[in-house]
Amino acid sequence: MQTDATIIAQCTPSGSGAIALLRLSGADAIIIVDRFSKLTQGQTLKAQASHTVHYGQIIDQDKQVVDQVMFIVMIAPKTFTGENVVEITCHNNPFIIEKIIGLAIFHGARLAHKGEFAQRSFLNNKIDLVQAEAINSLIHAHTEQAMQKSLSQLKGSLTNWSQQIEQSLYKCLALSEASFEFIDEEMDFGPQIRTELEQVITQIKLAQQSYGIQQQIKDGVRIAIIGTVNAGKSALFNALLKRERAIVTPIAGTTRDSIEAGIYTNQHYLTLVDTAGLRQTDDYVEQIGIERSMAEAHQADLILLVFDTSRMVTPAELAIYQEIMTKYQDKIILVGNKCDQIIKLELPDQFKNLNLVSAQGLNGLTELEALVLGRIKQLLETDSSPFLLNQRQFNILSTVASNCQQILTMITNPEYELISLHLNEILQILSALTGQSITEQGLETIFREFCVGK
Ligand SMILES: Nc1nc2c(ncn2[C@@H]2O[C@H](COP(=O)(O)OP(=O)(O)O)[C@@H](O)[C@H]2O)c(=O)[nH]1
Ligand SMILES: [Mg+2]
Repeated sequence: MQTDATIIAQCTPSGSGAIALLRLSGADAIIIVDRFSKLTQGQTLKAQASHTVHYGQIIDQDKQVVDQVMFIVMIAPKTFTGENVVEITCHNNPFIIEKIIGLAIFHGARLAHKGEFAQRSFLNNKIDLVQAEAINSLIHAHTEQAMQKSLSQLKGSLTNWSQQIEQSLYKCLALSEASFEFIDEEMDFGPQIRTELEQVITQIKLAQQSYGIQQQIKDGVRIAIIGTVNAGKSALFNALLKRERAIVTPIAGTTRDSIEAGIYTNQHYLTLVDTAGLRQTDDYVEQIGIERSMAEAHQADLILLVFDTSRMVTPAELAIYQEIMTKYQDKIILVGNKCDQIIKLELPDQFKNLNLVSAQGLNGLTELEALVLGRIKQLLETDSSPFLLNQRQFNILSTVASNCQQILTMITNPEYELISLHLNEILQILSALTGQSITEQGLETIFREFCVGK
C-alpha cells in the first residue's frame, strides 16, 4: 500500500448540522492546504507551531472565498496517524465540502479509503490492531457498556492481556528448550509446561465465554414476545415501545411475520421482537410465521412468554408452551395478559410465576419493565472481561487454545524439539491478534470494515 500520498476525507457524517470536519494526513498535508487557504496577515500554516488552531479562508482557483474555516495544524509524529495532519472545520454545506475536497485533490491530495487514517496509525506504530478495532467498535457502540469496553481496549486492555498469554507461551518454549538441552541429565520440565499451558487455555476460555454476552453488550439485548395467537403480544409490544408499531386486531393471525424495534432505556439498548402466534394452522404463511417465532425464541436473549388470562389454554397450546419452557427456561419471563378481564386461565405449577399485566389497560407494565431490566442487568453483569472481542480475535484465540490442547497430548511422551516447533507456531498465530504478524491482505480486509474518515 502506498503511504506517502496525502489523503483527505470528511470525518463528520454528511447531512444536517452546523459544521463539518475534514482531515488531511500525509507528509505534504500542511503545504497542500497552504496552496488553497489564506490566514490573516498573509501567514502560512507551515510557519505555525504544532497543535495550534488558526482562523482562515478557503480560496478557489478563481481567487474566490469558498468558506471561512478553522485549521488545526498537527506536525508529525505526535498525531493520530503519525504523519502531518491538518483538520479543517468548515460550514456543513455539501457544496462547500465538495469544493474543499476538490481543491485538496487538485493541489496534490487524494481521497482516503475506508479506515485509511487508522491503518496509517497502525502502520506507524501509533496503535496496534486491537486498538484500531477498538476505535471502530467505539464509533459503533450501541450501549454505554460497549463504549466503556471499547475505550478500555483502546487504552490497551486486550493488548496487555494477550501479552501475558504470550509471556506464558515463551516460558513454555524456554522450558521445552531446556528439557531438550538437558535430556541426558533427565531434566524434564514437562509438568511445568503442562501447568502453564492449562492456565493459558483457562484464560482463553474465560475470555471466550464472555463473547456471547459481549455481543449483547455490543448489539443490545434481544427480547422476543412469544405466545398464542390473540394473547395480546402485539398490544404488549406497542405498550412497551410506547408507540403503535404493530397492528393489533381481534383477528387471529394478524401478525404473520416477526417485527422488531429498538429502544434505549436505562442505558441499555433493547431490540423488541413481536412474533406471529403459536398455533397449529393450515395457513402456509402463518405456519412459516410460527417457525419464525420458534427461531426467534432460540435467538433471543430474553423471552416474554405471553398467556391470555381471559381464557383456558387448549392442550395443544399448552404442549407448545411446555416445549418452549423446557428449552429456554433460563431466559423466560412469564406474562399473563388481559388481567383487566375475568381470569379463566388455569396452568400447571410449572408456570406459576405469571406476571399479570394488561397491555390494553396499561396495568402492570412498570413492574414488568423493572423485571426485564433486572434480568438484563444480571445477564450483562456476568461479563467481567474489560474488553470486547470481535469474530477475528475470537477465532485467533480459538486456534491458540486448540493448539495448546494439542501440545498437552504431546507432553505424555514428549519430543521437545517438536513441542518447541509447535509453540513457535502458536506464538506466530497469537501475534496476528495485535497485528505484529499479519498479511497485507489481512490488514486491508480489517480496515475496509471502517468508515471513511476514520
Ligand atoms: N381486554 C384486553 N384485551 C386485550 C389486551 N391486550 C390485547 N387485547 C386484545 O386482544 C386482541 C389481540 O391482540 P393482539 O395484540 O393483536 O394479539 P396477538 O395476536 O398476540 O398479537 C385484540 O383485540 C386486542 O385489543 C388486554 O390487556 N386486555
Ligand atoms: Mg400480533
